[in-house]
Amino acid sequence: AEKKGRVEFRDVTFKYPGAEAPVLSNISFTAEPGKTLAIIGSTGAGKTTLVSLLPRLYDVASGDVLLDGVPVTKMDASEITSRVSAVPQKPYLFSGTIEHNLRFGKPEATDEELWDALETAQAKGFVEEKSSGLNRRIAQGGTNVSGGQRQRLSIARALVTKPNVYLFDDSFSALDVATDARLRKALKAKTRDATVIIVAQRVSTIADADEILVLDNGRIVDRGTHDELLETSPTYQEIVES
Ligand code: DCP
Ligand code: MG
Repeated sequence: AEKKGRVEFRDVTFKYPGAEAPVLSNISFTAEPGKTLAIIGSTGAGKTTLVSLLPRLYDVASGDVLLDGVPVTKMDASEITSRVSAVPQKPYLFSGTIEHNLRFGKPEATDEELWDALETAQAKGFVEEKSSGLNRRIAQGGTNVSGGQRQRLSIARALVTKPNVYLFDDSFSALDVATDARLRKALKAKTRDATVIIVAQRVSTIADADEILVLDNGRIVDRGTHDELLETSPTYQEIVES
């Protein structure tokens, strides 16, 4: 069967409500199942805005966002949430146990699925280190765990739902380089059939992506693989050197 989760942006322009100028202009790209698409660019470039258009946190001003050829504006919210898992830049954990937090998108998940997701997200050791395990209490907003732990639990939560499309918005930035690399390797093995879209700050996080979009001031200024961009993109070179 055809793999699901093809994401296509067609000439997308977006303005925040009440704003004069668009924050995204003429964005076109395709992200395919089994592939990783990365988005990099300076702060304020529009990366978070771009990835928020697929789960319809906002709707485009013009152009189309399509999932397997269907505009997301024509899809049920529940269909989008069952097929797209987004790990937000500031992941939110709610008051309750780790288990509650992990089952959020898939209440029927088995314990085995939860542990499997934790292992991939490099969070298994952290959950095992207390005897309460999955029943450990998380404070509202996840204030009793570190930023990196919040990110990893939030990644595990996304994995539990087994979506067609993963959106990781700067999800690896609070991790040390070695954990980042281990996590992405495990992730790659677990998300082989899915479409993975990664927003990143660090070039090392995305150097192995199938395609990288360089976003600047709401526009895709360059695109290609890491090696291609090193040759062709001054903006990318600047990020590499920063
Ligand atoms: N913006 C806005 N209203 C919002 C969110 C953002 O007007 N609710 C503006 C601020 C920026 C632009 O949109 O000028 C793009 O913001 P993004 O959050 O999309 O930018 P990035 O995700 O690229 O920035 P960062 O790397 O800091 O996360
Ligand atoms: Mg952002």
